[in-house]
Amino acid sequence: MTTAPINASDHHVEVAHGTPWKEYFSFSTDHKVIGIQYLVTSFVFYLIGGVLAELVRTELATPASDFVPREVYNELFTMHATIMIFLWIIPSLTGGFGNFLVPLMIGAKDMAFPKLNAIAFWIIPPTSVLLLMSFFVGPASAGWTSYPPLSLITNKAGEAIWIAGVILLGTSSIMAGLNFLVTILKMRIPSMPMNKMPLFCWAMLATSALQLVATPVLTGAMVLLGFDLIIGTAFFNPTGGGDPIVYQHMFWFYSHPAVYIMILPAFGLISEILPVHARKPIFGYQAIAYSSIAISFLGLIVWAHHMFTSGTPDWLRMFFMIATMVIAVPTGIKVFSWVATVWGGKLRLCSAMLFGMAFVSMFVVGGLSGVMVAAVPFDIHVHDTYFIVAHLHYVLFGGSVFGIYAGIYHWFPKMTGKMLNEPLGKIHWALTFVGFNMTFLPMHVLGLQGMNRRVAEYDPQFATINMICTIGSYILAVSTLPFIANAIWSWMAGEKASDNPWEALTLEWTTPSPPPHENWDIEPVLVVGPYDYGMNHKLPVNIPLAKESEPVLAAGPNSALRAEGNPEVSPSENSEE
Ligand code: HEM
Ligand SMILES: [Cu+2]
Repeated sequence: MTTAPINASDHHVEVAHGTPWKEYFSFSTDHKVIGIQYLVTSFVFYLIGGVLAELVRTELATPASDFVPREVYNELFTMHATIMIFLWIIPSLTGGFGNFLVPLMIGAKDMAFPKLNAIAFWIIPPTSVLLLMSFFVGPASAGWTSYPPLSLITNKAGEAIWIAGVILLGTSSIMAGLNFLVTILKMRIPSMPMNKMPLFCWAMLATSALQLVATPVLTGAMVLLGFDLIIGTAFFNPTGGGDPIVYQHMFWFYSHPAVYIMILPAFGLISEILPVHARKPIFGYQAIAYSSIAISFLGLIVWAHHMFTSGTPDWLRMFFMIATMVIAVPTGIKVFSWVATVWGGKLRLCSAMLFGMAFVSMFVVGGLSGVMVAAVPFDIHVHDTYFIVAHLHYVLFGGSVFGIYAGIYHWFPKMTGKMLNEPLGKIHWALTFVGFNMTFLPMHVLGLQGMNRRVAEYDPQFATINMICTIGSYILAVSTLPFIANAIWSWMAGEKASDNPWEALTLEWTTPSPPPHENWDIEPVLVVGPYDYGMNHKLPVNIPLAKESEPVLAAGPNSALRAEGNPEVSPSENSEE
């Protein structure tokens, strides 16, 4: 691209070939290439983690431990959780969507530190190979929480590799967080003050702060645990006088915020997707933006709600209970704002929107069971039961994974220049929705009835419900097939996407699909807030600044009450010239 983008048909000539595929296997410093590298790599790990989940569920299909030996069962759920958290959700949401979208949304050519960005990504592939290789020596089997003293006496080689892996992945995450923080604060175009920034960028700001503050504590815990394991110190090892509870404090000081590292970016994606497909301004822009910041602050002071049964004194349990429940306030503000955004809109029920709305409803289930387990007496009752497993999957799968899928359907045209196939997308959505609820909803009942988590064998009274969960999980596994077929086929031979197939207002849609290197030839100028749908202007309105034209600063992003007219621009109308 050397000329100014005058009209859309020019772009299509320019980008006909997109990014050469070899670029994706190289040490590229282009934020868009790195974003897609993250997304594809992490999705591969989703599949691997998914296979492990299916092995776990197959074992649990029947009460007796007959499919895999009990020790292997422990390894399977430990590695399942580790892979899902550290190699799928966190890298795809922060590294994948964060990298691809943040610079485009703020009008920057790239991230603040492009090389650091590439390094952060390239730490992941070798580390994940290392983690997978631990299957040859017996992988970690003490759960993804790796509590001592159990983690010090089982599968030592696998545990050592696990510790090294977590330290490396944490380092990558810290680098990424630093980069996003500086990028968002320093690289915005001059016409974009903080309060006109897309909400995804606010979410990434809050997430990055958490990555910077919390992750080093995990690293510290891992280093000390590694010393205990390898050279026999006794920081946490009670046989040498160490205190395992200190480990739990350090671990959860990271791992509770980690759930917000996994959910805040998904919140951000949803805040972008709902207004576009409801053709309405977002409701409560500032409330959504500031609640992200509030959640990340509160997220740092509630870690001990994971330790209600660890001998925590009553007065302290009280504090952590109340502080945890307070998080429901900013979270509720977001949920109500999303509902109000969709309310009365002209909904375009495309796959992205369906996943987006499923996200909101499923996350509410996880959020409500979250408030329940925040209550000390209830938590004592359901501690270490399947109620917890149900809760965490509603948040992580119903929340993060649905958010990721919504994001992929929404931004695939921008990333690849091709549209995804809608009928396949809807099949994918329906199967995922049914499979997910069939797998995890009954687990609440199992938990209330007292079925323990992390057991390969259980009382036959739980057999029926477990069989239902297992069948549900197979549906869930099958549900990924139409998606994989769709993504590969559409990327290679799908319908060509226009620059702005959804008639969206954020800046990334003002550049060609896929965007050229450095995103724009000339700096774009903000002429309209990111969510001013239905106002009297022609789409798209954020134009790149041509030399002669004057920058015009227009409406604010929260002009909800002016949402009238023009809500029904059909997505195909300007898609092919
Ligand atoms: C195909 C979908 C999935 C199925 C069938 C599944 C199933 C399971 C099962 C049966 C367990 C063992 C629970 C236990 O005995 O403690 C488990 C644990 C876990 N899963 Fe999943 N899972 C799925 C997807 C995910 C996803 C997408 C995540 C995202 C982060 C995730 C995160 C976890 C975590 C963190 C644990 C550890 C729970 C613990 O510490 O006990 N899972 N999963
Ligand atoms: Cu927590």
